[in-house]
Amino acid sequence: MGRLICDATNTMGIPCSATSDPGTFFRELTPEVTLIMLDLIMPKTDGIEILRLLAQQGCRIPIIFMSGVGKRILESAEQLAGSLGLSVVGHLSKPFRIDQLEAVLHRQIAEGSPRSEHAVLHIPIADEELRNAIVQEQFVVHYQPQVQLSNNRVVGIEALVRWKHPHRGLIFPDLFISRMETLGLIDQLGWIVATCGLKEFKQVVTPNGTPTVLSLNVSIFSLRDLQFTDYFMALLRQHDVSPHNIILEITESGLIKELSSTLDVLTRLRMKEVKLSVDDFGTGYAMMQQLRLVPATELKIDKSFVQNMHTSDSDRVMVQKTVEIGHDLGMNVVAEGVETIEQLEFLRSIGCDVVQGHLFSRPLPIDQLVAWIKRHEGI
Ligand code: G
Ligand code: G
Ligand code: MN
Repeated sequence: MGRLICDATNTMGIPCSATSDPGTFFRELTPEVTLIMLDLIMPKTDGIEILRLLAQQGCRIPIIFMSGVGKRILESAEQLAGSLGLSVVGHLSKPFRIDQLEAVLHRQIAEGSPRSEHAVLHIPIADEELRNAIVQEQFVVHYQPQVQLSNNRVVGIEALVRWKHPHRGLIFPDLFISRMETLGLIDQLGWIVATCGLKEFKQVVTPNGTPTVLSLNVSIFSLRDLQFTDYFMALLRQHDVSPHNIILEITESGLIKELSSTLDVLTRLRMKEVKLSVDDFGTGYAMMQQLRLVPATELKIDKSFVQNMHTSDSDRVMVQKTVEIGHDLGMNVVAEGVETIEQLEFLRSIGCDVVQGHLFSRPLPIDQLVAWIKRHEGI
């Protein structure tokens, strides 16, 4: 198969190399590569695993699937690739003829070079760049407001990190958080974001000094360190911020995987009165049993459910039940990714407490957020 493709591309004047070995594949994936043709079923690995690894590298190279698998599987694979941020531009069902292959390649060449804003990420991010980013603290923090549904007041802001890369521009966390976790850099990133967040948080003023809460996303890996609570409390003291004003967000999937190794740290944080939120709720499949054990004060419904509420009955039920479960367990329920008035009104009708999303504001740099809050609160 590989030979056949290489022969065809070579006659078109396009250099090509083929391999069924994942190691060789990633070694040969240089910045010059403009197209990946991926067989979903290979002897040493499967295409799905390759997709995950490509996504971890922030790959933006167009991908064409080749496979003999059925349409449903192909669609699932395309959906998975999309959700991983990869770009699948077509597929060839095996067996295919040379002229079909040529047609696909011609179309790809005709569509030309990638859009310029993506060009920089064509080159995979190297480990060294990530290490450098930490040493040189190449990060900025943006903040998204959270609004209480009962009175339309801003009750919190979520800190969301962005990497200000010296050459590639602003890079979003989906492209580097899991890499930072794998490389053991996530604790350091967490402290950089927390320090910046606590410093900038002081600029947020609300009328009558109503308390606003700062939500920080914390990797579950950082909570396996038994000293996390002490370090975190010391940082709060240093910045003169009360634990009552802090929520640590931990993803549901992380909590389920690591509950036994982090339960003591989670409990100690609660004893110090730091609030805890279960982030991306609904994507990690926690059982009631497990949820009962997590000493959280807040449930954050994942945006995928919120955004499909009006087209999918099951997603609407999921949102409604999450609000019920959260309240039954004594938690505050937050909906993220709210983009329309329709979504807002439905959430209000089922008693959701707090909303966050583009309907109010995108994540903003601190000075713009402060101005937004002033406008919103009429001060
Ligand atoms: O805006 P958005 O693309 O920023 O964020 C994407 C995801 O990245 C969020 O779901 C969030 O969980 C994660 N994230 C954002 N900032 C941080 C951070 O400071 N630390 C960790 N661990 N995750 C973050
Ligand atoms: O940590 P977490 O997954 O909860 O982070 C929230 C993520 O959701 C961030 O990536 C943020 O930029 C994104 N986000 C916030 N509001 C909206 C919205 O209204 N629509 C969409 N599509 N994304 C949003
Ligand atoms: Mn979050």
